[in-house]
Amino acid sequence: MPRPCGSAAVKLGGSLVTVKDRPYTVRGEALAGASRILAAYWRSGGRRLIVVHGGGSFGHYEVDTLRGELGARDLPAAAAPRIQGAMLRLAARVVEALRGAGLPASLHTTHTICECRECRYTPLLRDLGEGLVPVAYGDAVPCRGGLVIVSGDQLVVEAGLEAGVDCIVFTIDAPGVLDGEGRVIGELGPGDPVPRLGGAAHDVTGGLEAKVEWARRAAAGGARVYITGLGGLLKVLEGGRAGTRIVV
Ligand code: IP8
Repeated sequence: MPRPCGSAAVKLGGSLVTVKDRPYTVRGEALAGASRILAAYWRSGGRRLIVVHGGGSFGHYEVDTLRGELGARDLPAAAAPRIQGAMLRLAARVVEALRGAGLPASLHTTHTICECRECRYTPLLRDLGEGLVPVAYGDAVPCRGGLVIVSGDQLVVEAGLEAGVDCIVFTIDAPGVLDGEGRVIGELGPGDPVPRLGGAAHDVTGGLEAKVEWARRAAAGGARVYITGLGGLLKVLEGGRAGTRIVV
């Protein structure tokens, strides 16, 4: 018998909510669709929900552009505001879409809750306790003269585990993790190799391999974990199977 997720932390992948190879372009329909699904889930009986989104053609593109302009892979702290600005623009669109679907989305700017890669989730947990839907996103965080890019994957896992959610779901622009023949891998166990992808444009936080690594930590922390497309999101939140389940 499927057991619905009583609470969930959901990552909206940058590749899902933006056109990854077109700078600063939101995929409006996908974002609205995701927001409707999350609202339907949240309304269906006192669910607790955390939403995190990725950088897509806002954050990743801005990091890439800055690296090109400055001729360096490691960026100085002075470059952070431009990346933060790009992410804030996207976050505003995401929060607007979530609110448009009826969710009380409260935005948390990641660079203010993190010290280098150490993030503090108490403000999100406070809002969760108030019946709100806290939203955070991958961001640039100044760190000892330089900056680090904290991924939304890290945030959704750490915030989700700290909140003790039942399910942590990563949505991506594919129905799940695909094998070499383009078929969805139903379950990825601890020793299973992660297929290498042809390299999504402008991904500065490690792509699929890093995502699976974070997903494994989430599963090890006791959450039910899926990587799925938009089509499978409601199904997994309702306790069904779709996409790729990550098990440990
Ligand atoms: O897309 C990265 O977040 P992600 C955010 O979740 C930036 O890895 C600023 C590139």
